[in-house]
Amino acid sequence: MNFDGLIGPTHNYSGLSDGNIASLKNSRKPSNPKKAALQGLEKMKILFDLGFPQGVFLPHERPHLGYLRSKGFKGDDKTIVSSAAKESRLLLNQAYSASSMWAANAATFSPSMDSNDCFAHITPANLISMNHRSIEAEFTYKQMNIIFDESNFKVHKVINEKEYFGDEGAANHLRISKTHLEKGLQIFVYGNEKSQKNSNQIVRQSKAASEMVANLHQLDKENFMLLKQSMKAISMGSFHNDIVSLATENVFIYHQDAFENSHEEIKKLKSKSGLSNLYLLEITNKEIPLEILIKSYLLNSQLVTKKDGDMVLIMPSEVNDYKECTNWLYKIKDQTPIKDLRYVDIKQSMMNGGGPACLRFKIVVNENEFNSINKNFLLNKKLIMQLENLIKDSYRESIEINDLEDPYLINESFEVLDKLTQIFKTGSIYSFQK
Ligand code: SUG
Repeated sequence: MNFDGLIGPTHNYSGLSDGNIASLKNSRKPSNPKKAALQGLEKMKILFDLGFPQGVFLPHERPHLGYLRSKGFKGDDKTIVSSAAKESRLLLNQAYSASSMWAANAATFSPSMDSNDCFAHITPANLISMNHRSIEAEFTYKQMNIIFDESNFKVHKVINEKEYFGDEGAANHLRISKTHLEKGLQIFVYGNEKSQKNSNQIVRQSKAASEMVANLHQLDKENFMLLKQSMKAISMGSFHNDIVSLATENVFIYHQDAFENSHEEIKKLKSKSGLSNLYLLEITNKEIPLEILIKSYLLNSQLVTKKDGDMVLIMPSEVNDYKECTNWLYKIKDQTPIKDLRYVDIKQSMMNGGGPACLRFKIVVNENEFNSINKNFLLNKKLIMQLENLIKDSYRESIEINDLEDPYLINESFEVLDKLTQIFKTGSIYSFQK
């Protein structure tokens, strides 16, 4: 099942992510938080209507006044925001980012059947390579503990070593297995090693963090492997690996230029997986040039198995603009269990570099584990209606970058969050509620 990050009321385009083409290209354009949140909800509904349980993560508290206070701003809420607006727009923009919507970066998840202690493991990501994202870690840890019961889930502290330990969560983690609930092979994709620290390129996931997460999650050496993302893919805009590869159960799709030393590594992966029925689909440059794959976000899609065994691929509607992609889809429909192709309009998130797969945190749980998940965070018809009404009534239709100075936006955002805590029955969880 998946948990999607509910898109928060301060969604905006501040151009905060170097190396993320869409974020830089759309910097300072007006955003539409209402549309964004409804688009995100619509995507959750597709999975819900297909019969999958669907979870929701609450948006984080923004503006993050604690962050601004830690940078030296003092006074009441409005004074803090107005002085940040005067003295450091960058800090204000970071404090207002709704980036927690991209739940694939919230944490890394390992299912209980892969772990030596038979617990499901969750390690929230430290996201240290981007300031506006690093401030997500604390609330992610808190929220994970509210949702996932300690009887079945171990929620670890974020990796807090700083240098060389950047961790971006499930966006750089894949798992292949015969079926979801059978023991699988976990693949940790990293971008940098110590020696690359001084390169100009922003490389977000470190090998050291991937190794540490695998260790914390009690995985045997035979059940995980480390794979290096290619510098070519990163420098062309694949700032996370989930833009150039994708896996669900026995299907693994990747671009020929996704990994360093691809040929040998994929051979290793195949033999380590032990799967005779593995669909290993390599996209060649001839079929889809890397640049087009990255622009289209074709592989930043959700691949899910329906009850009848067929798979559904839920893609961003942008994929339709590229003939190379639609030709390739036509071909795989013939050769793989992927039979149902769907497109979803999540343009508001896409304009910040977040596709369908970025917006969700995928977990694999057995029935007993599922039953111990906090039910208030699971989508049902009533919750869909409540969320739709709240978004329609209280979210703005436009936020321009200068609107982040607007003192009214602070309370507007906090009021939405306060209502959400009532809907999700969490009690006071945000600091403005204390
Ligand atoms: O971290 N964009 C996010 C997009 C995350 C996509 N996630 C995955 N690939 N799984 C990021 O770069 C842009 C914010 C701004 O510019 O306002 C941003 O943070």
